[in-house]
Amino acid sequence: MTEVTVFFQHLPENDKFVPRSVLVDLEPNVIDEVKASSFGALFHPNMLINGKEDAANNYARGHYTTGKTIEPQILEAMRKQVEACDNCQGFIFNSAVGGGTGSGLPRFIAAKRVENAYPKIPQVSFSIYPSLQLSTCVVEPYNALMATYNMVEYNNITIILDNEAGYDIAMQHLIKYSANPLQKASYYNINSLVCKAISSVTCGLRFVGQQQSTIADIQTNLVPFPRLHFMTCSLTPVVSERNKEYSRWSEEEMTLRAFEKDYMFVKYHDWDAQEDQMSIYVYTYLICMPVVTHKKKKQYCGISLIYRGNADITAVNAAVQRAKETRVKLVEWCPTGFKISMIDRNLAVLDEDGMLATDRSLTVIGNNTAIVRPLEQRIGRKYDLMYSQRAFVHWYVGEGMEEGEFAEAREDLEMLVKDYMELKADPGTDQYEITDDENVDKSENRNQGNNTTTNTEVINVE
Ligand SMILES: Nc1nc2c(ncn2[C@@H]2O[C@H](COP(=O)(O)OP(=O)(O)OP(=O)(O)O)[C@@H](O)[C@H]2O)c(=O)[nH]1
Ligand SMILES: [Mg+2]
Repeated sequence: MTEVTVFFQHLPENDKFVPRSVLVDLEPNVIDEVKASSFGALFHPNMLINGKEDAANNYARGHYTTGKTIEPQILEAMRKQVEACDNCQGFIFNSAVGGGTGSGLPRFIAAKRVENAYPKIPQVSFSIYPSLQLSTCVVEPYNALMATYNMVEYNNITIILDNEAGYDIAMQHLIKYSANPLQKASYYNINSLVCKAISSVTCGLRFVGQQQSTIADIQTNLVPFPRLHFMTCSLTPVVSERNKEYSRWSEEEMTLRAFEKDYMFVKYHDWDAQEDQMSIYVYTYLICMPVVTHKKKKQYCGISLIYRGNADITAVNAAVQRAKETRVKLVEWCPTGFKISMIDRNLAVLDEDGMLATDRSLTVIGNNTAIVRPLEQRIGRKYDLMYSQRAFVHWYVGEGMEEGEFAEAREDLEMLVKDYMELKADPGTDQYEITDDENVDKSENRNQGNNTTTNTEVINVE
């Protein structure tokens, strides 16, 4: 049985199902492509919105100037979608944060949502973070920093899908075994992997299973404090179609591999052999943030495991137990941080994905304290290099953004790093000391509270 009406609205007049989604871009090409594609007829024409020109890779254009030209249309479309729901469970935002539209536009939509209309409806973002291999513009660190600042404030859950990690997963597990192992992974390869992860995160809403999870469940289990909602996601198995000998992955293999960096959609660059050797297990490096603690395993403050297909509950429980013993260290104050969901319906795999359709699959979403390292290294530090010279800043100021916003966003990222580091400190120890100022900030942040609902429909804004 499927809950088709979660993501689709039934139109009784022509007995048609239309997606509860609003597709937006500032320039017409992308939306025109959707209209011309084989899926074009699926969408309600009023839910495909575009402007006349793009944001020219500039967050400030997406947020302050060009983006505003289509604001009324977007808000009207969202209002209609919400009104068409009996019980709106949440908003899902899909965007890439390296460009001007994807970084700037969601921010003012989210701000409007919170200020005005739907403050209690949670917002989940699947955010594509930029990579060097697939970089399309110089100012990606500025755009990604501003988008992250926005997401700390407005999102309830942010699932980071990093193009660099997606590229490596595709190269390592799919392209390497393909007919042409020398080719480079394309956006198609990355997108097909990312779609599978997104599909698994939302499958608890769409299919009935032994143990389902809704957006509210995920939020309750994974987000201990409102600001600390940046998730690392992984998918197993990812096996090439031409590599069939590995086609039957046991529940244990799937589970243990999902905690390896090779299957994560966030690229952790600073895997350090020396520190790994200090660790009990090779996989334990991720928690070894040097300033904070001497502990050897990574530290999670919440993990959600979504098994799909014919996974067996007894084998799953044994596999999770093994992962607890060997791969995962939860923060001290969160001893039971595993949420398990099991859905009978497996992932859909297309021929062109080059991926083997296996009997079962696993998607792990983890709130791992290590997430701040790639954010700091790949966005914070690159931002520092450019901003120290005030390079490209005039393009942003020229579009109505105050220069001070950059500094605020950078400070906020530093606060996020400290907040995450503080999670790792043992209660009652002085392993990580915070100043009085930080104390005030944190108690304020934590008092903002989490809005959870137990409703049913979901709106996609892409
Ligand atoms: N995974 C993935 N990333 C993409 C894809 N297209 C673009 N990107 C990434 O998204 C970022 C740029 O986003 P774009 O979508 O080109 O930019 P935009 O949001 O439309 O913004 P403007 O073009 O400035 O208006 C870069 O980091 C790209 O690497 C895609 O199909 N898949
Ligand atoms: Mg664009």
